[in-house]
Amino acid sequence: MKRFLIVGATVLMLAGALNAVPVLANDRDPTVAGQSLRTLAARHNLAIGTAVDMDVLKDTTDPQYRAIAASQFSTVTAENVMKWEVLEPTRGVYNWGPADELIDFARKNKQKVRGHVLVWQNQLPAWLTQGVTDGTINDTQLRTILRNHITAVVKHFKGKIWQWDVVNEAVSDPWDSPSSIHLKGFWAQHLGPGYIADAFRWARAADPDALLFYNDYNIEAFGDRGPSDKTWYTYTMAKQLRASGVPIDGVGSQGHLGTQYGNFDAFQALEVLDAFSDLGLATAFTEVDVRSLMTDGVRAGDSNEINPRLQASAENYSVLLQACLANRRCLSYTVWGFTDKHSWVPGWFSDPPEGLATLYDEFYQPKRAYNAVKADLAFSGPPHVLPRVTQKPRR
Ligand code: 9MR
Repeated sequence: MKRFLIVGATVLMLAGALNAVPVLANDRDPTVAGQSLRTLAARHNLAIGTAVDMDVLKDTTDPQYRAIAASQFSTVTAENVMKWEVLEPTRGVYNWGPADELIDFARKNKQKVRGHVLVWQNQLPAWLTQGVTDGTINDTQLRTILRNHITAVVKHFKGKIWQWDVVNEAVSDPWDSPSSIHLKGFWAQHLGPGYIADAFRWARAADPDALLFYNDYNIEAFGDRGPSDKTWYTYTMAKQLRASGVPIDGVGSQGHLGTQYGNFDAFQALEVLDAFSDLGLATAFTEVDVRSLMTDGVRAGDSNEINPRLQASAENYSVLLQACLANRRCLSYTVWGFTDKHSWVPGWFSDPPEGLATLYDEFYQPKRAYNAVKADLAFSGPPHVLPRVTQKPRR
């Protein structure tokens, strides 16, 4: 009788223990393939994001866009509605509506928001560029206008933005003239190089709690660290900003890639993230997409042409995500749109045509890249992938 009771109790205890940890053939959760990207990313305390096109988000005839944006992602970026030309189309008249709607969407779906963008040479309102051209706005006035813009925008969204892209795409490319990398564009021309430090200081004064980022493209891997190496130039610039006490908290690497290029591997991408985080900075991939040439064969539906491109695209998404997972200060991995139905790529690269850049096809079917990202999130962990280190805003 006693033995019977002991055996019975042991069976019950075992059953209890096994209940807590479900008995699985491979000690894995068999539902993993059906979980969302955001659920899987949360294991690493990593945010997974997308740029959001507000016109599409509001389009009731296209409900899948909204559903996927809400269910798969834990952070969102305004693709266009936080840019200066949208926020202040007429001098002194702010149009907060579309951006506020995105903030509202994010709040409802428990998503963080990346603010994009405070200082950039593109998508500036005509009143500003024309005023500078016709001389009604001089450089001293321009500096005040920039300061007021940053202050007004950051204050409006105070407490609602996790990371701000404070300065975007300030650094030239090797194909620019001169080919040695330099600060390019409207703001550097008119205000000199000091505008970058100023912008971070003004943003910090307006919101002490947002993380402040420098953001750029083609900085995913180091080159020869010479005068034409944009990644090296950007790293050196970030180092100098840190050394001068500028309140910069992170560097965003956009991650606009193409399968027709040589590209790089996860170790090369990680080397750059580690270099930035060794400066005490957070990192993020902020605009990932991997486009392909739309050859005649691709457009005709020839699988011999399509398959290698879809596979190469998936591989490149994976390279960036693996690097991000391995760098504990890489806080977020954001894709620049998630469906080929609504991607900036075909509109921008038309001669020759490019496309196929996102995680889902035009019919919202997940592509190989989607499952590559999912597998990276699911099948990674210690010792080389550890949870994120929280970044504190620098004063
Ligand atoms: O995706 C954006 C597209 O809808 C706009 O027409 C374009 C205008 O410049 O900007 C695109 O987003 C860019 C982002 O703001 C900064 N990095 C490059 C992105 C792709 O061009």
